[in-house]
Amino acid sequence: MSAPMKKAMTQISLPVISPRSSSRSPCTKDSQQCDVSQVFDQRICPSDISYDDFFQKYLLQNKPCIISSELTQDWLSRRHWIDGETGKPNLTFLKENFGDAVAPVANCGQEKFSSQCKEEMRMSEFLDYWGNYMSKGHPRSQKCLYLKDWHFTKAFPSYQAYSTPVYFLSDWMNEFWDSRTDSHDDYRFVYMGPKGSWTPFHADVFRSFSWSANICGRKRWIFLAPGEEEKYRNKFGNLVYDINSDELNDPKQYPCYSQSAARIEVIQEPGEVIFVPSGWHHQVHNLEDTISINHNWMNGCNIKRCWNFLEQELSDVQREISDCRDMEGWQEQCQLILKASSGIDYSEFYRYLITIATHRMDFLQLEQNSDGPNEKQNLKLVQYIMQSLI
Ligand SMILES: O=C(O)CCC(=O)C(=O)O
Ligand SMILES: [Fe+2]
Repeated sequence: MSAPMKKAMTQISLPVISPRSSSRSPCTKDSQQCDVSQVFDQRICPSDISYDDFFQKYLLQNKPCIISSELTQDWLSRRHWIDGETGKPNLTFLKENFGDAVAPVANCGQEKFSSQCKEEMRMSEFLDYWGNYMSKGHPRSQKCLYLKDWHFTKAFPSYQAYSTPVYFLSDWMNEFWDSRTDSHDDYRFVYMGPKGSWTPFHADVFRSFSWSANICGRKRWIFLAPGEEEKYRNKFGNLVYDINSDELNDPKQYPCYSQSAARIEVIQEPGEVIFVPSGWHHQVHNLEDTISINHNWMNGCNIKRCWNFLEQELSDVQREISDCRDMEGWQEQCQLILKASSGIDYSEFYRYLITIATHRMDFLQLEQNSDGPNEKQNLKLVQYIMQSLI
């Protein structure tokens, strides 16, 4: 999920914040050290990598990777959602089973606040559009629509379209949002888009991790290591919308772009799963008619990055409205703006941490008081949780 939840936006009036008109000098900020040539030099085969290895090599090091399609071969969605003969999306199955649902749909040709214009659409309507667009050969003259950020698991909880791969199971974000009674949100999504649909340049919500599995179709991913995105800001501090745009070559508009390093690009094939680390900006293009499933998540490996992001966001908000610092309720106002622009404020983040810690304390307490035959298994679980608490 690229942008934070927009709901709060409609409730309060916001000052316009230029994302990074900060005091930091964009051209000199170091990006995360990363040997570009080695990032996607191979596909990881799930049978060759244990959870512990994945934890050490990718989660802790915040390094992207692609896992081969064996990881998704048993998923129901890989059978039901694809036409076995053509490998194309099975629009008939999707319409019959999910046609009445409503999902957000972006217009890939229309920019709105550095994102794409989105509106809610009935699935059956979107699928009819998609079938028609496909059969005409994806004409440039017609709208290119992209169904994205659809909370599929929430909409169809009893349909087991997939199972979350073990590498991504330690997921505090969805654990917290699932446990809430005051919110019906989660960070589990389905994307469906024709050839040519795309997602603009961004980093993920709260600077969380994401994983994304191609059910069918292929995607081109363009990645920048954290910090490198600073070279893609215009003179006002705003990030470029489309990383392939010619306007980047105008030094008057993008003064730091000439200092940018090589991008990291990879093509994700059907069934493969990509891991997107925290704070890595990326842009994604569907090279074919594509369906994907993705989650945003957070755990002990990236919690500090996410917290630091929130701190930075708040300090940007405070600087932006510093002229009314003496006003009563200024701090509260800053938190309101933070919530609207980033999707979360300090008190919600605090509740999040307390909930996760409490779940672990309860679990450990329970372990202490039991000594049944599952002891060994339980100890392994405790070790797993302790590891994810680092
Ligand atoms: O597949 C896409 O279009 C975007 C996915 C994405 O940005 C993500 O998984 O973080
Ligand atoms: Fe993303």
